Amino acid sequence: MIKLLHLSDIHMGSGFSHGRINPETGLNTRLEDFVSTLGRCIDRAIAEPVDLVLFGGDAFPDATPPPFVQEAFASQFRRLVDAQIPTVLLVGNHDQHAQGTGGASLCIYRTLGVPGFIVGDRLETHLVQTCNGPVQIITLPWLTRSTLLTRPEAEGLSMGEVGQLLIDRLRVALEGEIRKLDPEVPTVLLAHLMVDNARYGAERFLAVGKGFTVPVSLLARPCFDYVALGHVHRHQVLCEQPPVVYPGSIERVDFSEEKEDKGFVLVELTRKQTRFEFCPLPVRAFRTIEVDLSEAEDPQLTLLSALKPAVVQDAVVRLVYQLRSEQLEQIDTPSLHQALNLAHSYTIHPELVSQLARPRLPELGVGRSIDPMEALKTYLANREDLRELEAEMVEVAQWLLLDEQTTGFDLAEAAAGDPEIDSDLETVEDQNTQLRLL
Ligand SMILES: [Mn+2]
Repeated sequence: MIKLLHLSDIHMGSGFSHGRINPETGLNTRLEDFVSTLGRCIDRAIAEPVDLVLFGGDAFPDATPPPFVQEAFASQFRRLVDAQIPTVLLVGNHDQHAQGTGGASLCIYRTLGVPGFIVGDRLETHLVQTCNGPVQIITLPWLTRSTLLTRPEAEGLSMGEVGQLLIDRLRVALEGEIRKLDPEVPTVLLAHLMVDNARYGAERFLAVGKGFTVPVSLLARPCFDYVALGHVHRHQVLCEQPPVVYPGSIERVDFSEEKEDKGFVLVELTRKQTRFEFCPLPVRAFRTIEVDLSEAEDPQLTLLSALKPAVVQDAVVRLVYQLRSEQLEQIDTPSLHQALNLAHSYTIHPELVSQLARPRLPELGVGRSIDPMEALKTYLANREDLRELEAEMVEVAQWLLLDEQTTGFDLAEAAAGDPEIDSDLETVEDQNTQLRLL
């Protein structure tokens, strides 16, 4: 039996806006959180001790992290070198650099010849000798379309056809590795990808065109004793036999992970009878506190009573409250700040509720579907102010609907085919902490 620790999606150096500067160290407190959480994973690997550590990719938010972040990451993994625990670092999408090949931020470990460290930046099989015998590890880093397909090959194909072609290419390439395997030796597939039956958040939309989704049947093969995945931040088990597992990220990267448990996976690897266990990590809480004050008699009191110390203490807090404009004066902002002072960090988002809350048009009814043209006409009939535009709007709407039916035009597909839009999506991803990609 070979014991291994599988962790993924460290994203060290992200989420600084949820932290503050620690005056004693000069470092962002969220970096300190990520370092101590990574430290707990490494502590466990050494305490067990495990025979092998597998990292599923996405070490940093991008391929060029600042030196102090690189160093914080390296100083934790360095402990595995000292403990003589072999380690495989897989290259995720965030580790890839637009220039050159492979993961610049991780390849340094190979360049330096760090003993026992393997960097998985291509599809390749590694035979690793551990204290409890050999293991075969197939590394499958994040693949983009351009890795598997040239532009002329994709020309004239629909997105669906391109997706199928990519899967076919990957299947052939993987088959080539599988044929080289020694069937007697325990085998792990370590891959950074999206699996089609995984539960995603916003990452699914944001990854449009950046990669492709792989059917679980391609991975859940009897030749593998464990499939160690990275990319999706929510921990999940996609298949039991063999285990196909996303450990998820080790720390909450943003509020979309508010309700997710964070942790790593301990695996007892054997041919055919692998066992594994998710080990939760005590990470910093993220809490959204949402209060509707629009009907409250005493909005200030209602708001303060929602900010209980037990909820706020040491958490990254996002306070959202709705109120009417005439209630604004009843809110004493300094006392809110005082109540939130216990939080690790916080933001306050007041939202004004319009007095003329849009009444639903009774003609449209509730819970029944309606033809878009019929809905538009009903809407226009209720809008005196748009009377002059009515005819034109109906005509344009008809054109739009016709266009959609005849060409099947779809924004997501259009974006998928356009590399510039890909990079725009990447920018959106970097800037918008609500919409996080793996
Ligand atoms: Mn990823």
